[in-house]
Amino acid sequence: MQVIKYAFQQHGDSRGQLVALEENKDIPFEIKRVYYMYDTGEGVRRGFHAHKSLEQILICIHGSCKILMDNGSEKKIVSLEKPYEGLYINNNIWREMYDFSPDAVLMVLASDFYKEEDYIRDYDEFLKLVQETKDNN
Ligand code: T46
Repeated sequence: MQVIKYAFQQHGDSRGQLVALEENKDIPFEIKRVYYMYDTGEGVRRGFHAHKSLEQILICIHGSCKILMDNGSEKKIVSLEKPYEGLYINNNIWREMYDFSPDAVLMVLASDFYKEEDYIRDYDEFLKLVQETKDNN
């Protein structure tokens, strides 16, 4: 599985840093939604689902966390600890977020609005869908 991690351009000067993100330019899709999570408790693991069609970029804009990505046959763990780094997560990838530092703010840019019907929350169902997608290609 290919891990796509972006290093966004930092506009730094004597005042500090600034990162600007534009859809279809820095971000490879039209941004329809932004959400972020913070105050994540110690030892908490979130996610445990895949998406049927959603694409997302995860940016830990403060603190750090880890992301487990699983395409059904391979797993990769990615650390996010820089506010100028973005992890691309495509559809059909099971994800879990964990090891949040107490100060972590994980921001997500999403290609679509919130749609519960796009979630696959059952791991066996996820594996089945991945297999069906492979069979159809
Ligand atoms: C994902 C990972 C990285 C909304 O009302 N609107 C939203 O846009 C989102 C994302 C969530 N919610 C509500 C639904 C739940 O009642 O917020 C609550 C927590 O959401 P959830 O349990 O889905 O959060 P995570 O951290 O498990 O997953 C989230 C995203 O849902 C998911 O798409 O890829 O972050």
